[in-house]
Amino acid sequence: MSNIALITGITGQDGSYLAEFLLEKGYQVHGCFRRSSTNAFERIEHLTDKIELHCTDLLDQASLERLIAKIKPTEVYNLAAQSFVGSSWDQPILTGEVTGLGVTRLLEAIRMVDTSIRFYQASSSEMFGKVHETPQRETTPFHPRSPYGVAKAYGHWMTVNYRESYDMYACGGILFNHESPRRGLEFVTRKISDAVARIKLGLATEVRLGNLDARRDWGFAGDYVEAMWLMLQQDKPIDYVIGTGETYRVGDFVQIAFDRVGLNWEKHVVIDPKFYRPAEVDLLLADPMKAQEELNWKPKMSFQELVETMVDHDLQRLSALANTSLKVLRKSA
Ligand code: NAP
Ligand code: F7E
Repeated sequence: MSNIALITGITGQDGSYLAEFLLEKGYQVHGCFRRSSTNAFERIEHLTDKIELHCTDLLDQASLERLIAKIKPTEVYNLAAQSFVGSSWDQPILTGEVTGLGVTRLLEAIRMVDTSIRFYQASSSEMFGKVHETPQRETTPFHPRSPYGVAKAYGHWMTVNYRESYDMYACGGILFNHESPRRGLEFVTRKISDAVARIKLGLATEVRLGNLDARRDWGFAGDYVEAMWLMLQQDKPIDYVIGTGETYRVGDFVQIAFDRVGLNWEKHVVIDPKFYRPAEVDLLLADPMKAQEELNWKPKMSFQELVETMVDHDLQRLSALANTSLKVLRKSA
């Protein structure tokens, strides 16, 4: 029997890398998109003839149940979420509905159709929040610091609960921050790489940022989707922490990004209180030993490589855009 995967959030950063990864493995890949999608299909444009897309929403229970009954997936990856921590204070109820209750809707849909379907939940290091120990591991207690973190903790525990209540193969990957050239522009890493490229090309002079002292364990998204898949290929469903085991300041990311294009960051970065959060997560650092030992998973891309890859990508993308606009302007002159 061929493997059939359903990916919610396929239009997002991780969804696009996971779809590529599963296609390579020979899976039949289905993905969910929202009719009101913000990014449309720009991250999966190159895959649309290889995957099947279905219009559904984590807010709509019936649409999920119908879809699962129709395509009969062997694995479901729940990557859909209101995933931006900053917005979760502006929209705490929507965040709870999508990022929290959305998990239960999907688990219920699976339970109604076929409890042998394997389920991956995109849990998050944001659940550790005001950390109780460093580094953070699978046994570290949760203390979320945002409506997003609280919603993820709820979704994580519902996943554990369905595993324990109904004997379902359901597990949560507690993933630390992972980035790429496909990262949304609102997240700090991509905001920086995009701004650095704009400044280098003379399209902007400054970038406004918040807390440069926050520390994160940043990896490359392309490496992390392999860990999601590995978690669903084991004998037993187990939750794992996935990260690099290294932590850096937002300021370190800034420094490497500006260095890459030969500019002095201090001349271009403006600290703006608007980007400070009501409650901050000061320090995240993963202990990924369990995943390394039991899944044989290791991140491949270093922090320096990640920053440079993102800056190079934005430089190339914006140069191409600027050249196209210049050509159009010259033609119409
Ligand atoms: P992302 O790029 O923001 O993608 C989020 C996806 O969720 C998008 O496809 C979005 O669709 C979809 N979505 C939003 N609301 C929805 C709804 N009501 N119904 C159905 N789909 C909806 O996020 P990502 O970085 O790929 O992250 C993937 C998952 O991992 C998320 O659950 C995130 O919270 C979690 N996570 C991420 C990280 C990280 O560092 N990246 C770390 C830990 C956990 P549209 O295109 O329509 O907006
Ligand atoms: O912020 C600081 C900010 O928005 C990182 C999501 O994928 O990872 C992500 O959540 C840090 C924070 O990501 C700006 O205060 C400073 O300390 O890039 P971020 P996040 O909040 O860590 C986790 C694991 C997830 O699960 C989430 O889905 O950077 N910061 N200045 C800023 N952040 C932003 N966005 N913008 C700034 O100007």
